[in-house]
Amino acid sequence: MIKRLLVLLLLFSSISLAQNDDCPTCPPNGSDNTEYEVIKLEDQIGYGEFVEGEVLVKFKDEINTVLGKSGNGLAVTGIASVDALFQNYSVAEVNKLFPKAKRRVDKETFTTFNGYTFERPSLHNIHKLKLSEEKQRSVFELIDELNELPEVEYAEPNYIYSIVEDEPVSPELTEEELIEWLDNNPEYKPMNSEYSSSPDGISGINNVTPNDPLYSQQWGIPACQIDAVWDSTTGDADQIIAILDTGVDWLHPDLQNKIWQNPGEIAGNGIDDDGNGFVDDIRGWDYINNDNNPTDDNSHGTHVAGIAAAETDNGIGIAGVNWLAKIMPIKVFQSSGRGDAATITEGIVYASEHGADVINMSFSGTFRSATMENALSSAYAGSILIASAGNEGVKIQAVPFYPAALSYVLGIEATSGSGNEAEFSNYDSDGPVYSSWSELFNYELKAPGVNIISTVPSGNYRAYNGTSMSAPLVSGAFAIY
Ligand SMILES: [Ca+2]
Ligand SMILES: [Ca+2]
Ligand SMILES: [Ca+2]
Ligand SMILES: [Ca+2]
Repeated sequence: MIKRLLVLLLLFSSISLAQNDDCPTCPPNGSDNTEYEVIKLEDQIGYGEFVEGEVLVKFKDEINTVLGKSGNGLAVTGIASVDALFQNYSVAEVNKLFPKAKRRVDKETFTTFNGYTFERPSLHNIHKLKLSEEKQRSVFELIDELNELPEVEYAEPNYIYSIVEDEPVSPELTEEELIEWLDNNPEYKPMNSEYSSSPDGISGINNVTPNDPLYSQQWGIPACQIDAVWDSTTGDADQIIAILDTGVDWLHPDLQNKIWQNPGEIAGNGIDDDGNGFVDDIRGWDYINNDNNPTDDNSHGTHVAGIAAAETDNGIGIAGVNWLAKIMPIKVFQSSGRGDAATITEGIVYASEHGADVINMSFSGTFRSATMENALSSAYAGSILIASAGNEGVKIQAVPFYPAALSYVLGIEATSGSGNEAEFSNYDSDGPVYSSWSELFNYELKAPGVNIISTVPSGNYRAYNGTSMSAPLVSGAFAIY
């Protein structure tokens, strides 16, 4: 029990709060927002990039729909006012995004870790519409008309999000080549020895040094005193970290023994054994190609996964923050790094329904999707939600980036070797608790995100800079606890 408490203490003292002292006029943390300080959101919400010809609409929970086709082949819902719009806008397809989601019976409110209370949404009655080709450009007119109907809770575009674009530091290299490259490029060669020290004031805790050859250059681990936490615990094999990203190279030698296996599914029999709607999903799902092979055709997801939970103390490559937790690969971004809100939302629901303890989201965007937020706030009941703040160097008071800014998502900023905010990192200049936004948008934590070495496909390794790298360090650490 005492060890557990020490672990908690260490984690919270070492991964620093997103506090910033450069705002002397800001109210102290924990003060209440006043009406005067509340910035209205409406002006900030614009029309971003979206999937052409697609609309997401949620009908109110009590509304019943009967989906089908009309005589002229257009989609119908059984709601007269909606079907009239479908005719006008030539809606060719309508599908329920979550056919198994139940309607909300009793109102349930929940309070986030910084005190924001709201009603837990249901995923019932969320539909994806596709307009016929000739009407593809009418998305916003249809959305405006749908939002006027009493049966509609909301209608929105299917916004596009991107993985956080991070800056590569080294080429993609084998373990031996990367060691040589770092020797030849000492300005990028962080040394753990500069950060490793026994935690102050706590006796009986030792720093653990695993035998992975690149560990001596994973400065972020000792900088967060995670090597001291390892003295008490190296994680738990029952814990699952879902990586919502471009996929994960699950055959990488430093990852292959760490991949989650779906206990209810039998491999390769062509049957959906656990009845979850996905055939042979033994190791997660690829929502881009709609198959059971969520491998990585970009390299972002593999890098992120390795930071959180690469195999540690196995004599090869890097150490993961979490020695035992399993990686659940969920591919919701294309090789280009782009993904849409509906697809990402399906991935969030998969992670949540299959027991992810932590959902890592190294992506961000400036547009809000009610569909994605409904799924995230539902997932918050059972999963810790962690997201990168993004690499634009912009403060949250000017432009919040989602999902990191949401009050039930831990938004992670990046620090450099000096322990200061990385120049590129988006930041929260009035600290992790106080927010000038009525919905209490905050970035909550900071973690190392410069010269971070991790796994990339084909058994290789690479160093990157970015808040994408900071988030999985926190994901691995939270799963340890
Ligand atoms: Ca299945
Ligand atoms: Ca390793
Ligand atoms: Ca947040
Ligand atoms: Ca704040």
